[in-house]
This record gives sequence, C-alpha cells and structure tokens, in this order.
Amino acid sequence: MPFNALTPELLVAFEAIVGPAHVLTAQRAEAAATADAYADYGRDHTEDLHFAPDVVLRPANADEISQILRLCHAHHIPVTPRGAGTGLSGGALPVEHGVVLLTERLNKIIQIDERNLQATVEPGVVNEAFQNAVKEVGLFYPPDPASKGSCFLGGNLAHSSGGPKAVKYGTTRDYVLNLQVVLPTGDVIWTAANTLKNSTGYNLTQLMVGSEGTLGIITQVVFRLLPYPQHNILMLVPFRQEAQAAEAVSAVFRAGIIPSGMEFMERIAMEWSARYLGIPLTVPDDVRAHLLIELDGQDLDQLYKEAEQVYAVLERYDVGEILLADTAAQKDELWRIRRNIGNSVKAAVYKEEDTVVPRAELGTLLKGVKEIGARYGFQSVCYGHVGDGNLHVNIIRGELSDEMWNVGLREPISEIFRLCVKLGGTISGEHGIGLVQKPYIGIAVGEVNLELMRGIKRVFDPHGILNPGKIF
Ligand code: 2HG
Ligand code: ZN
Repeated sequence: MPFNALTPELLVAFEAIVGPAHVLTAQRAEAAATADAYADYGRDHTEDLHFAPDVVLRPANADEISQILRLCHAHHIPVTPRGAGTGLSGGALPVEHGVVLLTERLNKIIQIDERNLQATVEPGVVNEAFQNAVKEVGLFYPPDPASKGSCFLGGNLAHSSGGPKAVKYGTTRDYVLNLQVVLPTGDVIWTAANTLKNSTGYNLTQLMVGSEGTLGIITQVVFRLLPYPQHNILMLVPFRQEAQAAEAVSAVFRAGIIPSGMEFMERIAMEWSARYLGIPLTVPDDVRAHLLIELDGQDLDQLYKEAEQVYAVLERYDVGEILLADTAAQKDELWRIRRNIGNSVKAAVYKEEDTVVPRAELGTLLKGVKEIGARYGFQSVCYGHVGDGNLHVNIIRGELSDEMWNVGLREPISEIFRLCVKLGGTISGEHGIGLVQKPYIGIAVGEVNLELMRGIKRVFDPHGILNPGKIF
C-alpha cells in the first residue's frame, strides 16, 4: 500500500491536536532560522545517513499521540517515532519521510513506588535521570547503555538496550512489568499488569520490547527495581594476547563469579578513546587488550574475596600489572574511557556491527573478524560487553573507496555475521536491526520466522504506517 503525501488539511488537523507551536516543517524552520535543528530530526547516531521528514510533531501525551496515529492510519501517512535519536541501526530515520513523532514532551517520572520496588515512567525520560532519581531512594535501575546520559527510556525499550551492567543484571526487557502503548490504529492499551509474575495469554509486553517502534508507541512503562548495590570494585587487566583476554572471560564465570561489568577493549580502542577525551594514557608496548572487570554488592569484604578469586583465575594468563581502581575518580575515568570508544570512533567514520555469540566463542569470533579484515583490507576497532558475548566491531572507513564502503563491505560483513551464527550467535546483541542491518537479517533469521514476524506486524499495523522500512 503506497503512502499518501501530506496535505495542508492534515497540517491543520495536526495543529488542532498538538498546537501550532508543536508542528515543525522545513519551511517554518527556514523562517525561524532553525533549519539545522530541523535537519537533525532526519538523522540519528547511525553512520552518516539522513532522510527528510515532511513534518515533525511534538505531542504532549498519549491522547495526542492516539489522535495523530488515528489520523495517519486513516490517511496512510508514515510515522517514525523518535526519542533522543542516539540509535545505532537507523531505527529513528524517517526513510519514507512523512511524520517524525517526538516523545521528548512525555518526560515525567510519574511514580516511584518504594513499597513495591516499582516505578511508572514516560518514554521521554533520559536513562541516567531515571537511574539517579531511583538511586536517591536507595533503589537501582541497572540497564546502563553507553549513551545513558542522553538516550531516552523509550529508545531503550525499542531495542531492549543493554550496557556494561547487563552481564549481571540483564537488559531493559528484564525490568519491564507493564506498558501503556498507542497502537498504529490509535487504540491505547496496557499490555499486562504491575506484577512480577504474569501468565495471562501471550506476552504482549515482551513482544513490544525490542520491536523498534514498529508495533506501537510506548507512552508509559512500569519498571521493576532492585535495592541499590552499595559497593563496587573495578579492575583494569592488561593482556599481552587478545585471544587470552577473550578466554579469561568464561574462566571467570566458571570460577563462580558473576561480575557486574566485564568489558573488553582492544589496544586501539582504549588509545582512541583516551585521545578523544584528552586523557593521558600510556599502554605498555606488549599489551594488546584490556578487560575492565567490575564486582558489586552490599558487602565490601565479600567483594574483596571475590576479587581474589578473579586474580587467581587471571594469573593463569599472560597478564601485566592489574590496576585496582579504588577512588571514585579513578573508577569514573576508566568508565569514561570505555563509554567513549564509540564516540571516538565516530569521528573516523565507521560502520558499527553489534555481534553476539556464546561468551566462550569470543576468541574465535575476534580472530575471525581480524582475519576477514586483513583479507578485505579494512581496519576494525573491537570492544564491548564480552561478559554477554557481545562484541562491537567498528569497521573504519580509512582509505576505503566509495565502492568498497557503500557496496563492497557487504560481503565481509556478511562473512562476520555468518561466523557469528556458526558459533551459535546472531547479528545484533543490543543495537537492533533498524535500517542498516536489514540486508543481513536473513543470515540469522529463517524465512518461516520472518513470515511470522511480518504477520505480527500486519496484525498490529494493518496499513504499515509505523516506522516503515525497518527490520525486514
Ligand atoms: C557501547 O557499548 C555502545 O559502547 C556502542 O553500545 C557505542 O558504537 C557506539 O557508538
Ligand atoms: Zn554496547
């Protein structure tokens, strides 16, 4: 079903719903000298892609979103929901133009229920703002993407975003109890109840989480929370061989330790990030990679005992001087270096591959990525949440030709993904499929499964207006 173009009558109708001040168009942006800000609504943090929206709407609540979707459903107008635009697979790009629907005005923490360790929040709340708000009352919301200082909870729900804490605490989907959702038809539903257990029909909540804004727009979420872990220990472990860093990961778990953070940074990743941040860092010449290992809990003595067990495991490998960060400033600096690798690589123009395999297969994956890179002539910067088996492979543009960058790279990227699947993995651990991973989804998902997914999309969105052009 082809989409219809926007009409002046529809613009008037949108103004009646959200108010003229919250209806943005390119023409109005030109007149108000905000053309650059308007153009930003056509891009996200994925590579250097841009698609121009026909109109940008800023609704205040679920009812306005419902009226907008009802109108767009009736008139076959595409709608792309957008949170903070920090996505890494093109999920917020309006590839069919039409409406970009901003959730930024739905930015309230509605309730923090200390009695039930739950919180009801709107999707436009920034991840870290929510984490800090619940921490003030001694509670903990663990999912902590690298972009936590700017990403919205709505976008975290769209991808079931992870972060370093996922290795012990899981990802966004593990904290969702209930969702208020506006469906593409304009209907508003709650997907479940505010209970830790629920076996009442199909799990619509978990179907919505990770659906990348293609099945509905989340307008409220009820999260479960944990007690805040009072102490943590952080160690930076230098390895003289990357493969051993990967092997040590599963050895730590086999020793019975579940770290709250287990991150891998190959040498170049750490150096680029430190340089990007202006932090003086010297990595000894013989060090090829680091593991950043965090242990957290309520009893500091217990944590030091666990740290000794981790040391005992690491001593079996060719490791250098282990740095135990004991001040908050030292811990913050190490996490800043880890969290800014992606930003430091962005400046070099890159394609981000979010590979994930069973954690003991990481050494084979890493070796395969570097061998494929050598064979096709591209450099990669590898780092990520190796505790989850999730390795971020950033392919650097460097001197690659346009032909190689835009077309030729599909083959080696497909080889990397086929290797992931061969190792029991898949092609995205946390960043989602969106637009840029669409050509590869068939490597990991069979045709029968894809047809089931298309069927679900048709049931939720019969006119196909919501976030068209994504996933498949
Ligand atoms: C991370 O773990 C992010 O650092 C990736 O998931 C960041 O590629 C990026 O920009
Ligand atoms: Zn990540």
